[in-house]
Amino acid sequence: MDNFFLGFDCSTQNLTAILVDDSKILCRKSINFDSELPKYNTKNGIIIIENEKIVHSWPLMWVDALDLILEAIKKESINFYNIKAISGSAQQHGTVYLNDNFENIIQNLDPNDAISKQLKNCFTRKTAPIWMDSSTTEQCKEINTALGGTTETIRITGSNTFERFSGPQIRKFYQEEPQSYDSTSIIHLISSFMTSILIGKNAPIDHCDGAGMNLMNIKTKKWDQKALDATAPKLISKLPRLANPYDIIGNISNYFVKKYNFSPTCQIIPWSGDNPNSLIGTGLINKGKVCISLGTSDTYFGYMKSLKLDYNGEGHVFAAPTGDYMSLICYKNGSLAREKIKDDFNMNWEQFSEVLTKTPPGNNGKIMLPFFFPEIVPFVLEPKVYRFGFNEEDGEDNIRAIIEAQFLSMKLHSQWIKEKPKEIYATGGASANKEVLQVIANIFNTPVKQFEITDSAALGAALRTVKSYYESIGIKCRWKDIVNNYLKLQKYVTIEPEKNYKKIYEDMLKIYKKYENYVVRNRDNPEFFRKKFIKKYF
Ligand code: XUL
Repeated sequence: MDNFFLGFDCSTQNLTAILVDDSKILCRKSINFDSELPKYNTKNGIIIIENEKIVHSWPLMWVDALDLILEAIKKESINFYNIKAISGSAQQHGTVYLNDNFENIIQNLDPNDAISKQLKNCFTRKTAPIWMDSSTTEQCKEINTALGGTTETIRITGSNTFERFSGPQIRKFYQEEPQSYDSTSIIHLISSFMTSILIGKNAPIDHCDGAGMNLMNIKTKKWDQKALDATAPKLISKLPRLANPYDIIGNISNYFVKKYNFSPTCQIIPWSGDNPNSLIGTGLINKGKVCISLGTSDTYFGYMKSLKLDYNGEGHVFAAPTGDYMSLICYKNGSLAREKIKDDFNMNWEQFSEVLTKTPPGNNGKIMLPFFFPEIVPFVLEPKVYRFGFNEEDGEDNIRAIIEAQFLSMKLHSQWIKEKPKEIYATGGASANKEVLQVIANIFNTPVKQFEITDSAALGAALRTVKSYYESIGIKCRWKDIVNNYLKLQKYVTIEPEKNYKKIYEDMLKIYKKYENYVVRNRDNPEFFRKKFIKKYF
């Protein structure tokens, strides 16, 4: 009998599923929240409440998408009974607030009715704040102070407090809606919420996603009492337990067995965050390579054998699915910012790419700071787009400027990771765009690998289940063999850096840094240096 393994990715805009067998990808499906679940009225999968700082989404929409995607896979005549194990990936940090009906309801779901309908009365907060939310600055300060300042906060939790992290979000809910907080019996991450639905009981939070909460001790991988106390009262009683990302936590619930003909022995492995899953999905299981993920968020991450923290406080250290660690920086102005520029000039992606091929690296000294939304690195709360040497009207200037800005910033703010990568793996939707990847290769002066499959988070989730399943039946498997086995079949191209642009981007990075200091930290206007740069190169 065939062995199949299923990995999901509940990202900001879509739910994607990848089904693999022992060596290859069998099927890929995706449900777009905006277009396929219009009743939730989301734009890019999100709802903006009051202003761009408060960004939420609908847990019930994710659950509806789960039923839709399983129906779509079923139509491909896939025998669900062959699926040995399931895991998943979710946008990180978002929190789901549930009352004490939840567990009883998911234990006894009726296969003849939609899950979302049965869950209707389980929420103490109808919507879930997600990673794009920037509304908890006060709570970040309070938690940071209670933990003894920035260095201590980073030492304990692996990151400084960040607006989107779950701890500050939970504190805000407790402060603003104390009664609803009191009636909350469990607070899930999006990953553990989705795992709970599949397993039919409250599922644990895995160490990788747990690290993005400001609540887990990054060394011991246990809930940290000091951090819990700094966040909200009685929090320990409202959090699921923590688990290894490779634990088998039980079997799929009866609902899925009856409705889709899954085997009752199909194993469930905890869902994790999208970035940790992508670490596996791109094969980053040793040092020397990094990944740039171009999704709704842009992230830069790499594998870390031992714990090395960023005491400047811009980066994060999360646990990795291998049991080790990973470094990460994250940008809110990723795909949506690129899309905004594309749409402002009524272009499609081909036209956008064409502009990148015909405009000069260095953009004739035109520089943008693209804070269309609040930004994480550098920390910017009030969205505003700054343009130096050009204006809003010129499409070509704006297109090259936003792409150069995004990756100059990434180069600048990833320097704490210290290691110069020998190769960059690109993933996420926008990694299909070769011209964008050429700019990355040039700015980092490093080869960039572009893969045929851009869904590394869903693939990573599927590969995690392969390891857990085979080890559960006594077959030892190494990460190396698993990732190589699947990735060797994937087509890729390598985009080499163009050596003649090395110097120009080194100089431009210095100027970009000065502009960031000027705008964000009120330092001197660096116009003089920009003019000198123009004189030297153009
Ligand atoms: C990572 C982060 C984002 C989300 C989006 O820290 O906030 O990458 O996981 O999917």
